[in-house]
Amino acid sequence: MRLFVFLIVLLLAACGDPVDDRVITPDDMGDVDMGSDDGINNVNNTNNSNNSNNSNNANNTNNANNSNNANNGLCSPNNDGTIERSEVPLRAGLNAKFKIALDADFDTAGVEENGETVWDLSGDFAGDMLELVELQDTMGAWWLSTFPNASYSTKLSATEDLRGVFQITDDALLLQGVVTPEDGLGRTELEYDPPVTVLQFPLTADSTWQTETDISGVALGVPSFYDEVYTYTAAGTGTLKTPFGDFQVQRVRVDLERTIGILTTTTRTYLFVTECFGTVASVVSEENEDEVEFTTASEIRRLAP
Ligand SMILES: [Ca+2]
Repeated sequence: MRLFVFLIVLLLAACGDPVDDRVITPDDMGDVDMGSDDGINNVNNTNNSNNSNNSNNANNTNNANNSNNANNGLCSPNNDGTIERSEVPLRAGLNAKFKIALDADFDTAGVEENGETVWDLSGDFAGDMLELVELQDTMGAWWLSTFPNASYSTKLSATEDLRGVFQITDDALLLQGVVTPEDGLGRTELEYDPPVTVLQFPLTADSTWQTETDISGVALGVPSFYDEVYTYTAAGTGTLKTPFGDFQVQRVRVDLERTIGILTTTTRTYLFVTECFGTVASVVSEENEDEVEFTTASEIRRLAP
């Protein structure tokens, strides 16, 4: 029984802003426009008045400790090995494009180049799809009474319509549930108790966290109850190449164990997380993958222009 594909561990990069359509180029790693109306990042906003129009901050060596840039709507990557909550744009309205391939060969171990690990997802895979991923406002959503604290919802998979319902907190991103876009007899409305901590901040080279959750509700109209255990482990740093550009990333491995009745299925996912762009790629294993580093992916997704 496969309720839906295993992509709920994906968080998305959100580098576009539908308000002003500003385009960001990671190659020069300039400031990322996170939106001047962003209430999430408006804490500790004290010392950034000189940054508001400075698009060259990335090349300014004095910015190493300037974590306040996000507060005025701009994010400057400082590549200090720690990804702070304020360095990841998360709010309804953001969107990004991803190239997505299914059933593709890729060695998650990457290659060693000049003493660092390089993962190259810049090329084409057979059957690549280009998908716009959006963090949608919860306003008017039919499921809002079930998830009153939700911050946004977003489509979970290229192959199904299901949406993940997420909550943004001061130090984490939580998956609260999974729903269909429309209400009705054939709806899906699954609640996670407790919500899954999908990203925990600050994210460092030693980060590890786990969520054991009971899931209940209806899946395509059928009452459903099952358990999932998500184990997140920091899994190295390096350079990730995408069609959009190259990123300095922290990799996170997600081991998902799903138990329905007496049947347990495991899936492994690698997330590639970077300052200012969030999760810029993910590689999902096939079911019950034995190897920690695997070579056949059920889905590969990476940021694309
Ligand atoms: Ca940082």
